[in-house]
Amino acid sequence: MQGKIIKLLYNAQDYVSGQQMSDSLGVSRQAINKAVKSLKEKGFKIRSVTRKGYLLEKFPAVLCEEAVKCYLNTKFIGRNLKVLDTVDSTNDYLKKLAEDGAEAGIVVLAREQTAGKGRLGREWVSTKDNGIALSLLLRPELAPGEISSITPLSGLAMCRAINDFCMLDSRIKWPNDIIVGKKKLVGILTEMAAEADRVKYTVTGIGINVKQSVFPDDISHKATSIMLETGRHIDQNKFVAIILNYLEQELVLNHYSLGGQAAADYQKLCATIGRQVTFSRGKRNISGMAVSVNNSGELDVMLSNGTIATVNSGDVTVQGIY
Ligand code: BT5
Repeated sequence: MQGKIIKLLYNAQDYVSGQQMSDSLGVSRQAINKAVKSLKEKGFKIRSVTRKGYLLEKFPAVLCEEAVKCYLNTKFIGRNLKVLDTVDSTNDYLKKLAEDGAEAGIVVLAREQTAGKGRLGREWVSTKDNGIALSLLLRPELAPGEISSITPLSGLAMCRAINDFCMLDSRIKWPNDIIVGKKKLVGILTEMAAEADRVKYTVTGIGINVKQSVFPDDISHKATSIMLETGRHIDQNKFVAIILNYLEQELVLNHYSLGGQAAADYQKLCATIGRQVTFSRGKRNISGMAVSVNNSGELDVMLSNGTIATVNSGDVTVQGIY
């Protein structure tokens, strides 16, 4: 009901009387009063004036379910959405929900993670209200070998959301970082549970630096935030809704596959292509020129002898970035 009240007030852009609200929502005036009180506690600024009713003046500055939903245009991603104050890792939390049968499209957000994860057991730093930690559950009808496009398509969606909403020129550092200039703004981690020939679910976790003005010493040379890049505060709830809109567009409309226009757009936004890269094969480090990303999301690297090596995982060092 709180979500419906916010939507009503948001769409009206004017005072709405308690009677009008109780009529259109089919609940008592007392129930409306109570819900408005809870919404105020969540950070919505709602003015109440006798004989005029309620006016929505401001959305909360922090992540809030009702606020995100107010801006959301998706069909299924984020329709079921949960905002946690604090959690160890949104990916781990969502994987538990997935094991209990949660439906595809559910999104978990957290204002703070105490054990945010990167790839290969690395840490993702996310302090309270400074960033957005978001995890999305999908149940694509794919074989385990076919999910490799989910991270690149999510990266494409993130770039579009950031460039549109924050007016930045963000790029993708293959395979899972979004960078601005030479610094990392976003990290993506896709995890999967599968049987031999069928994916049970995937959880894609996205960590976005929003408000940080300083980072811990060990990452300060390579991390940046929207605040540092633009000098502005953004409406985090609106931003999340835009991200979810783009995620649905890129993942669902492209059938979880990096082909056609999505592949072409990815190449254009990929900062790794055209640069000298180094990757590991067994115990050897190999260098070459990154030339393209193929339809499975793998990086094609031209070696000095003219042959192409296909790199599908592990770490790639890109000259000139970090
Ligand atoms: C990633 O791993 O970049 C994936 C990060 C995914 C985080 C999201 S948050 C929501 C969801 N829940 C989780 O628990 N995780 C996901 P990787 O490519 O391995 O990069 C990790 C490295 O990035 C670290 O070793 C640091 O060097 C650096 N790093 C850590 N925190 C950072 C931050 N806030 N900003 C920029 N760089 C950071």
